[in-house]
Amino acid sequence: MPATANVRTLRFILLAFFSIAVLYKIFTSSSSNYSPSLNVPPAGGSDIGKIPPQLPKSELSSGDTKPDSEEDQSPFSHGTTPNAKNNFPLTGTAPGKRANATFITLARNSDTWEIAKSIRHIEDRFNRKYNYDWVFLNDQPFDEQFKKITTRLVSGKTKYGLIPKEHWSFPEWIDQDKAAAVREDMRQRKIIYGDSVSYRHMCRFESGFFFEHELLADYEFYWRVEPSIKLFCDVDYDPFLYMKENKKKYGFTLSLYEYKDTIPTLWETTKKFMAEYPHHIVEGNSMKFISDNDGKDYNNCHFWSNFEIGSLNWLRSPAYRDYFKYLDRAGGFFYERWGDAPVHSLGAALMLKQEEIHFFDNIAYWHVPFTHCPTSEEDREKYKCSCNPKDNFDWKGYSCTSRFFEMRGWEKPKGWEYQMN
Ligand SMILES: Nc1nc2c(ncn2[C@@H]2O[C@H](COP(=O)(O)OP(=O)(O)OP(=O)(O)O)[C@@H](O)[C@H]2O)c(=O)[nH]1
Ligand SMILES: *[C@@H]1O[C@H](CO)[C@@H](O)[C@H](O)[C@H]1NC(C)=O
Ligand SMILES: [Mg+2]
Repeated sequence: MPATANVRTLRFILLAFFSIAVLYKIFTSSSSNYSPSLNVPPAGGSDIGKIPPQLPKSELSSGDTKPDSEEDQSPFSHGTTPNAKNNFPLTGTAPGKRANATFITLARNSDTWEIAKSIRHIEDRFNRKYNYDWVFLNDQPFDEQFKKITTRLVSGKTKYGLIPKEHWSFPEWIDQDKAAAVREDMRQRKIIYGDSVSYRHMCRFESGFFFEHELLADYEFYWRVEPSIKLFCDVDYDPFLYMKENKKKYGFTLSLYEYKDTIPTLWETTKKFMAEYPHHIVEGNSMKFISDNDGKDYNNCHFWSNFEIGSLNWLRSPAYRDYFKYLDRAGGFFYERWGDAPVHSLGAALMLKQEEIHFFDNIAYWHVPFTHCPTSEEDREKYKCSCNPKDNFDWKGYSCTSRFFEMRGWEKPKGWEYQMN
């Protein structure tokens, strides 16, 4: 009958409506109040709630603990592997004492974004745990943007200095016409930076003046950083303290042969200096590294100075100062194109003992176009390196590092043959 059918339909609709209401009630209340059995993420919607912000160390390192529901939801349990054995050391601030040291960068305002990249590398791999200061020097005043961006990125104090005019100009004894003729000649011979005046001021400043700047008077050690460099491994110890505690005065990562046309008379001038100042030349020096015939000729080997960790007090010593003054008088920064790398290197090789020069093998470093990547697989694992070992320059033909090893009587690290070319 139509009447009975209508009643049945109405009853069905009411029942269905009631059931939906009850189900709705159960769901909405369970997700906000008693979720454990249902495993519904907490309100807020984001996935962040599923990932424990810090997995306790004990859980990371004990491979055989049964995963509880929390680990079940961590991203590690779904097809990726937890790095269970290693704890990641570069978190928080390293305890213990610090050395009397700073980073040092010479830069122009136009270098802002390239030095920003370098700072991130240094901070991420080392300094965020050690918070060393950073001194920036420039022959022009730094602008607000340079200061803002670099201060933002450095975890230590930042200091900005203007280079005094005498440290960035021609000394009065330089013959301007002669210097200009040299630049024109080098331009025609296409010698890199051969016609540049500012590059020469830069090389002279880095050779003899940066360590005299008043902002560096407060420090004993420096780490030089240029724009656009990269670090590829964690530096999970303090290289400054290492220098101090092991009585090191100069540290390098890369060495190579200098372009002879930029330094035709540097060695002759250095030999005259040695004859006039024999007391500055130390016993147990590194003559073997820079000469193959006991000092007659320079083999052009030098440490690449865009990376340096060194002692400011050594550079400020009478020996090194006398050496720089002698070279500066000779005029080769302007009559040739002497670089600060061979100047520092000859100084270090002759005025330091072999043991005072340190090869920072575990600091993996890149400045266009060369890479230093540790040869040792153990080190590359230990320091979480991202460099391709085949790119390591140390054992290739144009590197001087094997000469350094030979001089010290060291065996080359396992696997070096695979990186020769
Ligand atoms: N303030 C200032 N800094 C300079 C000047 N020229 C170079 N520099 C800095 O001096 C350092 C060396 O200069 P670079 O241009 O990197 O020279 P380079 O490393 O021989 O050559 P690149 O392969 O171009 O890097 C860098 O830290 C530069 O930022 C300059 O005219 N003024
Ligand atoms: C750091 O070294 C400089 C240079 O040797 C020195 O003048 C200064 O007193 C030292 N500072 C500290 C805190 O030792
Ligand atoms: Mg550079």
